[in-house]
Amino acid sequence: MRDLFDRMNEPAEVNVAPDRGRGVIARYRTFLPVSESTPIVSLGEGGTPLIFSPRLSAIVGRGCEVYLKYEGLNPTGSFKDRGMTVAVSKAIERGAAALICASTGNTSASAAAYAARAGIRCVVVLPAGKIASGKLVQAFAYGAKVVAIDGNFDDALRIVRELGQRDDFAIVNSINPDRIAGQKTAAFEIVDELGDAPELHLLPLGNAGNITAYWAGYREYRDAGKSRTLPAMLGFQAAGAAPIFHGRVVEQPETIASAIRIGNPASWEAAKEAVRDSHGVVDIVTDTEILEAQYWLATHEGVFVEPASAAPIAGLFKCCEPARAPAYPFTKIPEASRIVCTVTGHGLKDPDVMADRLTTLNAVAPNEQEVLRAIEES
Ligand code: AN7
Repeated sequence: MRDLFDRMNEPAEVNVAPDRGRGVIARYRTFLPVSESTPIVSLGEGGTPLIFSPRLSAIVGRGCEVYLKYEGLNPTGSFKDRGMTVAVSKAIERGAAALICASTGNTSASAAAYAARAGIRCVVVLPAGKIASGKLVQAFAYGAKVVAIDGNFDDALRIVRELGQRDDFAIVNSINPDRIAGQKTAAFEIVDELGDAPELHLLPLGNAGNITAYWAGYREYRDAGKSRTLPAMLGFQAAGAAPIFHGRVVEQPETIASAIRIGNPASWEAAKEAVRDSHGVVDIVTDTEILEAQYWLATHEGVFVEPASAAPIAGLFKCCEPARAPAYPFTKIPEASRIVCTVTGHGLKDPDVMADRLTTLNAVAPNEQEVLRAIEES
């Protein structure tokens, strides 16, 4: 007993950056638009694992290393929390009484949580019937006012822009530059961990805020002398919601990956710049490829992500077959490349895509023989 007590009182061995776990503002303060007078609203976001993927590395071959930046492990289960801590802290500093956002689900979950944390109201405007159930549950759980519209995300964002003209609401969509600033921190973390930028960075493209944020983060970190190189940015849209790929607004975007069901992205121009300046590419993946990649990643690497987050994995598979991907700036992935795929949201956000597996689960008689028979059947 005495022994245990002594050990409990020994100073803990600190082998991680002391600011870890206190959120991205504490860790990267000097790179963010905050001052001494900014009240920090944080849920300990960021510091997500960069998981080495041995099987993806083997598939890519040529001495390449593939890593997954698992953003599903943020406090509300997506990368949005990195931007939300900055956007909400700044909104509070400016005296906002309420937050408002349009969302395909993750922004609203994050906004609702950080509003609750800050003690202010939150209104979320969502396309009716198009939000994954886990995300909708979150908006209600954190006490947001949920307004469903008979329209899509692009309609919702248009309405939120209009409402944001009033003084009452602070918009926390990624058209708010504080959101982009916060999301840059994911690029900082990757460089801090790898010692330099990766050669390739793959991620899903929806409203295109995240690719804009990563590219800004990589450049800023290089300019600060924290890295020497910049990655090529590869963004993946769903085939049925691919305005940037096609170069025109998609009026009725459709995809199983509801997070990126967006036909008129707000950061369209910035995304094009990021891709052009980084010598990257925008490409598309089909819903079938997305779902196959999602299932493959969960069953082969133990990383369960939502459908939108599987788009870059489907994209990486495509990169390995240059014949299927004529648009790429390289015919083969350069040897010994370090490749990072951001997997943006947790798989539990969207249980509906696995619904058929749940309903086809038939009960067997409660005895050893029947259970053994069921095991052999599968
Ligand atoms: C899991 O929540 O737009 O290209 O309203 O939830 O920065 O928009 C979500 C987007 C990728 C696309 N992966 O990122 C919203 C919303 C997931 C997402 C994206 C989203 P951006």
